[in-house]
Amino acid sequence: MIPLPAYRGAEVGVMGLGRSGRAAAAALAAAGATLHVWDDREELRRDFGDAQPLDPSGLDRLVWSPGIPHLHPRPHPLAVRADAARVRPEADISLLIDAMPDCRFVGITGTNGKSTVTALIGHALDRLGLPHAVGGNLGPAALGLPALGPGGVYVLELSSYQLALTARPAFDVAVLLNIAPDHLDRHGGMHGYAADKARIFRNRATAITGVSDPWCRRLAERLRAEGRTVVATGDDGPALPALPGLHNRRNAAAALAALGALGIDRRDALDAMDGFRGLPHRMETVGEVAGVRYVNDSKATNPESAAFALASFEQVRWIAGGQAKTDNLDAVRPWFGRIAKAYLIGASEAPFAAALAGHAACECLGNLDAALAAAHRDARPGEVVLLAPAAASFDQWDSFEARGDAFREGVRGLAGGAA
Ligand code: UMA
Ligand code: ADP
Repeated sequence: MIPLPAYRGAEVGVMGLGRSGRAAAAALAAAGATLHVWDDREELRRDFGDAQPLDPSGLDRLVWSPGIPHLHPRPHPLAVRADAARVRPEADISLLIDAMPDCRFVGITGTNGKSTVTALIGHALDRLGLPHAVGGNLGPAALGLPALGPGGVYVLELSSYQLALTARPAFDVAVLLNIAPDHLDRHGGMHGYAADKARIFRNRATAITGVSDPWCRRLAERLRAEGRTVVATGDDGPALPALPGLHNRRNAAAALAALGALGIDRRDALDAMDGFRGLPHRMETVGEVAGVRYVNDSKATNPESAAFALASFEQVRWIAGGQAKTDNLDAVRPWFGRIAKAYLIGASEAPFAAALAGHAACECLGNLDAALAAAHRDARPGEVVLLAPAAASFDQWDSFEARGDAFREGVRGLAGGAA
């Protein structure tokens, strides 16, 4: 847990008692802060005794959970009261950065690839034996991370929500991977979303950015025009066995640049990145049955990420659908030719079927079990059965992890389907 001695006796609000809020409350309580906590769910408040509705006036700081809207689509009523009281809602990331001035911070953001790049950098630092901790949007919440000594490196995956709520995003190494439409309701549209992502470069440190989309390219140009040092990363990162596909070459290029910005020699960084095994639910091979490979990319929750998954294989039995973020599959269109057949599930069946009509064979199966059974029935040796839904899981599952786990279990259950 992060020590927060500066908050001894301070009046601190914690809004939201999920993973980030609980870690914040624990660290603040240990520091001797006077805590004022709230969560709209009564059962979560119970652990904190007699929690009273949070009054922001008089608070020294207000720690705000990233998932709670503070501006868009409508500010939570407490955010309105905080604004009136001139108290700024802040992500736990702000407190971590302030608390550890002798450490270095690597921030990683982007629409897709954040977790992969964060974990890859963490893996490399591990191999290099450098004191570090990995967390943020991925893994432990910021204030639940271990305290590192001087020179320690915090590697933080940052969501657009967290960046919007970080008052002083003072990253020593800042990585932006890509920008594509996502979470737009929370940012008042695409411009707001891109602006919140760009906050990662507020510090004047080297800006590492992918340039595969117009949003990132424009941002890189603007930063250069401001005299900033920009490292534009491309498609030429090292190929790592566990990370197939062009997108992962980009991810590896970004990780390599970040390690370079930390002062690590290129050769050492490449050696240290080697052996990374990837993360579950991201292009994860979960089995091979009768010459057919089964790949779990449940984390492909938007068309942009699903497109990269499809592009990684020649003949794909594509399981897709769920709670769609867009009705169209425009980002996937260049890869329609790779689809032997699409097996559609969930709430987006109809719009996805309409988008594929005339381009690729497809069948509406309703749920994942039925889709997997049908894909298994049809697949020929050499083909890939790919779960890359291009949609969120929430219409049928609690999380993309639950959806990917169900796929993995389903594959295990297929005849001879030992993973
Ligand atoms: N709540 C209210 N009122 C509301 C809305 C929510 O009181 O109007 C309460 C809920 O009852 C709940 C709490 O707020 O108890 C939830 O807060 P939260 O949604 O911020 O979730 P945490 O559990 O604190 O998890 C957050 C991140 N969640 C989100 O940003 C939605 C986690 O990212 C992160 O791992 C965690 O902090 C630790 O840092 C998850 C995520 O889905 C993985 N991120 C999004 C993404 O990757 O797309 C951005
Ligand atoms: P994030 O944490 O940003 O959601 P992940 O590393 O968890 O990113 O990957 C999410 C999904 O996006 C996976 O389906 C993965 O295959 C795909 N993906 C990973 N890196 C990229 C990238 N650079 N560009 C596009 N898609 C990617």
